[in-house]
Amino acid sequence: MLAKEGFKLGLAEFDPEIAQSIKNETDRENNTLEMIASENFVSREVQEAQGSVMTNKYAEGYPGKRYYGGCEFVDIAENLAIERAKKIFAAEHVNVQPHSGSQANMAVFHAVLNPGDTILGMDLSHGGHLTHGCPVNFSGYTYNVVSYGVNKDTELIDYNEVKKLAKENKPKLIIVGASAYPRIIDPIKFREIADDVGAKIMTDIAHPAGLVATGLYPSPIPYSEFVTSTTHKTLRGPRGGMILCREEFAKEINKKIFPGIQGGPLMHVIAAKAVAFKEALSNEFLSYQKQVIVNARHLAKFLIENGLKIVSGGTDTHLMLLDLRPQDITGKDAESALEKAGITVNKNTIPFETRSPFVTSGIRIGTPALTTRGMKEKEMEIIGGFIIKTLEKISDNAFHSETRKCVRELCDQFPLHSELTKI
Ligand code: DSN
Repeated sequence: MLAKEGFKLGLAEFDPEIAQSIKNETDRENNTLEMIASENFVSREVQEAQGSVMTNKYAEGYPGKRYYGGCEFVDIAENLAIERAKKIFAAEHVNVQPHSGSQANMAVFHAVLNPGDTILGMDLSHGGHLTHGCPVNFSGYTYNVVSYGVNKDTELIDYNEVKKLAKENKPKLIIVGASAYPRIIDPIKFREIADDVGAKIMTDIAHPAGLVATGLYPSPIPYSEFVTSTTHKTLRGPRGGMILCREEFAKEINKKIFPGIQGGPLMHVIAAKAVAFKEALSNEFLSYQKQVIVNARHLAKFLIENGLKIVSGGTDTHLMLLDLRPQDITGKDAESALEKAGITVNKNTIPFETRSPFVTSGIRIGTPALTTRGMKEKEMEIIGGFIIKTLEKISDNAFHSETRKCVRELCDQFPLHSELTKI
């Protein structure tokens, strides 16, 4: 009955506390600069699909083979999502049901590995991801993890070290991909290493998926047995995951997602994934992704010219990592000061980190969300100036309040939720 009352009254009247928290989040998104590299703003159409009645439907199984009746329309949505993703990435098989990137990775692990098997993945503090073998994650405590990292001088992946580790440890699965590595990862070099030791490859493109979709980043599809991704970062879809793989693994991957680790798929999210994939096939999406990279490079150059140290000396992608050791500022303090100034980033470990993950010596920043707002090189310089001054006056709260007003003025020129249209 309550839910029915809720429908009648509308959210603001039925649950004013939640309505207010949503309004506040809308205002926060509108009035601050979102520079978390893994975040983005979806289109109204994606949001509309995600907020649709498909949230009501149970559809355990796959299109045409469900364990519930009444799935004819959700089947259409899932089939469209699959077909579009196949087209975008030239993939033989796609599973769009993973609720998240972590679950996509877990399903691949379950398809390939037994507990105790050896995996080789990138160290979290060098840019890897929790699910690539971090000790506190299932990937770390279920499997025997060997980690590779970046070279201390170049701060680039050391392919010779990866090769050496692979030869010494004979991993069953090599995990390629990262969440805080700003450079292109060479899929061919990893394939050669894997072939040398008879390993399979899972490439996690959660971060560069939008760049891969538009050909601006080398596709790992021809060189990996499995490719996993989230759909909400550069790809600018709803929060969720997916797995792309060769046809020979299709059955096993589907089985590991359902019934292996998930029950009913989130059909409203899958419908929204389909909409996002339709957007990703457009020319506007290509222009958007190009601008994401142009903005990131421009910002990195500006920050370097103004005395900041960027890990590996720049970026090829949508993100960069600031090493704040020369300024003797922790990532925690930088994140906090920037937040006061209206700029949202996350503290991040840097390669060969000596501080705890709660403190860190760096921050990670990205351009996907700002680019969705329509910001370009000119704005990157303005924002770069805000970042530099905020870090210079790290403890000056009055200064941060003044910066916040300037941030607000800039945001007003790029209104978000009122203006955000299809692309
Ligand atoms: N994917 C992460 C990030 O890059 O923020 C968190 O899992």
